[in-house]
Amino acid sequence: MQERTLAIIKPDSMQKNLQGKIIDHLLAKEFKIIGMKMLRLTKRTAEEFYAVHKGRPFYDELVEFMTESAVVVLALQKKNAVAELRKVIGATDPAEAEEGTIRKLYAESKGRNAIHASDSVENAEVELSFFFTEKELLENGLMD
Ligand code: 3AN
Repeated sequence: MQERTLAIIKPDSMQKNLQGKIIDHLLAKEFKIIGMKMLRLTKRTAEEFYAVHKGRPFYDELVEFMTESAVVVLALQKKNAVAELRKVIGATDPAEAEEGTIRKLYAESKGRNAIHASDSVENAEVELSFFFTEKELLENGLMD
């Protein structure tokens, strides 16, 4: 089934000018870009986005990191997009990520790990609506 999911190209990738390579990687894996924005998260927005992690030891560090510089937010569509994107980005810790995954290729550490991806179909819809209105999302990507 066609699904939608959200990816965020994180500040570490942006600081290393990897945004193009990461977008290219996603397109090569046949994700359709149905929405794309570059923005700088405020502390408040980052806290809200990561509210589920509040109270975890890395929360403050995570919020701080996500506000370091701009990010690129991508709305992606593909068959089984949520699981497929998780596969393409690899494990949270780059040391454990499979060869060829985005995190294996580009991430520095568990915290500075290049890219975010929604972890369930339900969360994907919540996270998409965090950054995009329905009107801003294309029906079926740029290619159709
Ligand atoms: P994922 O991003 O793979 O879904 P989660 O949901 O476990 O991973 O964690 C959310 C984010 O919190 C991660 N992307 C990462 O940036 C950060 N994070 C997770 N664990 C740690 C940790 N031990 N130290 C620093 N940051 C962490």
